[in-house]
Amino acid sequence: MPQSAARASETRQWNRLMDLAEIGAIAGNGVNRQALTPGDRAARRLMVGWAADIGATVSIDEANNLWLRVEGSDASAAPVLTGSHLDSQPKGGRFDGAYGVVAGLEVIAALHDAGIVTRRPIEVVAWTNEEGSRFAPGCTGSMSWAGTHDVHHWDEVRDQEGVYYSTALAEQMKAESDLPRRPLGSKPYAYVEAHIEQGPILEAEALDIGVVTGIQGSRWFTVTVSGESAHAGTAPVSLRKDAMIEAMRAILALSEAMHDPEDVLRFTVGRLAVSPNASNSVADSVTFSIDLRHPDTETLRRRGDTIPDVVRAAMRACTVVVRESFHADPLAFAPAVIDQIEQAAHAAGFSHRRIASGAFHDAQFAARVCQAGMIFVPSRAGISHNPAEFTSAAQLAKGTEVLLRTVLALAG
Ligand code: HGY
Ligand code: MN
Ligand code: MN
Repeated sequence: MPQSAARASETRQWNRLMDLAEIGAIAGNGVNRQALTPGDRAARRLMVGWAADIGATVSIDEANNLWLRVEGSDASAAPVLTGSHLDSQPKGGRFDGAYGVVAGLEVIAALHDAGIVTRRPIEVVAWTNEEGSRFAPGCTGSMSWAGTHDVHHWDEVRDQEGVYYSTALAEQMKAESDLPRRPLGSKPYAYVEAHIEQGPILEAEALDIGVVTGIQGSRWFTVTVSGESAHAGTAPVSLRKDAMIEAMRAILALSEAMHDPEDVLRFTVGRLAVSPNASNSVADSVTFSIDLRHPDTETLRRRGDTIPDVVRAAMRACTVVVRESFHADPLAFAPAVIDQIEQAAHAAGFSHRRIASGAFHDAQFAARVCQAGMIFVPSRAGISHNPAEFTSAAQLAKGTEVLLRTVLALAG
């Protein structure tokens, strides 16, 4: 493990994170900076400016992923790639995603300051729409890049205002038409992403670093219950096709069907849209989301496959459509990268442990293209997807120091 002459700067990193946190800032120190919005574009512009300061070249691909690149001594060598995402949840925190992008930038800035040129080029990426909160599913930028789906696969997806993903994507590409384009898809030598844990383990065990072994599987579904709107005062209940009541029955039945005494299976209904959404009209349509997660491939398949039957059994007078919009199986990261990260944490003198990720990340799609791994830093009280999300400047700097050492080792 090379002793890095370069040093990540805790202050520069923290200040940049706080600059980003002002974009889309909401009460309680949170951010609402959803994918393909003016806030997303403003955050990306900050990155472009910081990249220019260290001579990194900037480009965007057809999926609107943002790439920063510094050349290596061997221009033909496959690059080492790091990064994360700049988009947030509607009531997100300042660190989910933004930390990994700024940490990647800090790595190339530290190398630039130390005058170090690695053999391999180094690239930092900000993936488009990791969260999937505005346009479901998440990871559409990294999936497009990895070739999991064609970039136009999600053209017809609409946000809650009815805006099409394809329209929002085209708008952002147009707004960034001054940035050079690069082809969609590449084959890095390795991918390493720094991210907050978004769980309580590292803090509870007073550890500095999480050496991430893999990511649990996720399945997303959209359920639309269709009935008939009617007058709340005159329509007899016995004659109603009440989409609200029957959607509630379905959600309760699912909650029971997805119960896991060991509390490993994660079932969440986070979104519910009602039409006509008037207090004195019976709902004619209710659409709700399902997010299902489990670390075992077979369990995730088996439990998820029961969803359509459970929903249909809950219907009385309404009809229902269940559509699966995302299915990422559990993933194990590359042992060589896991070892590299562990050695870097050890060499830096930081306490660490191996840990699995409950959250999904773009790394799970990068792992389909090259050897990949992740570095976690603690989250206060395990809180995330919440304005109260917090990790200290010192804790973030330790993660970035491990990222720097890992990238140096991989980049030669
Ligand atoms: O939902 C997730 O796991 C990620 O944080 N977007
Ligand atoms: Mn994230
Ligand atoms: Mn997230």
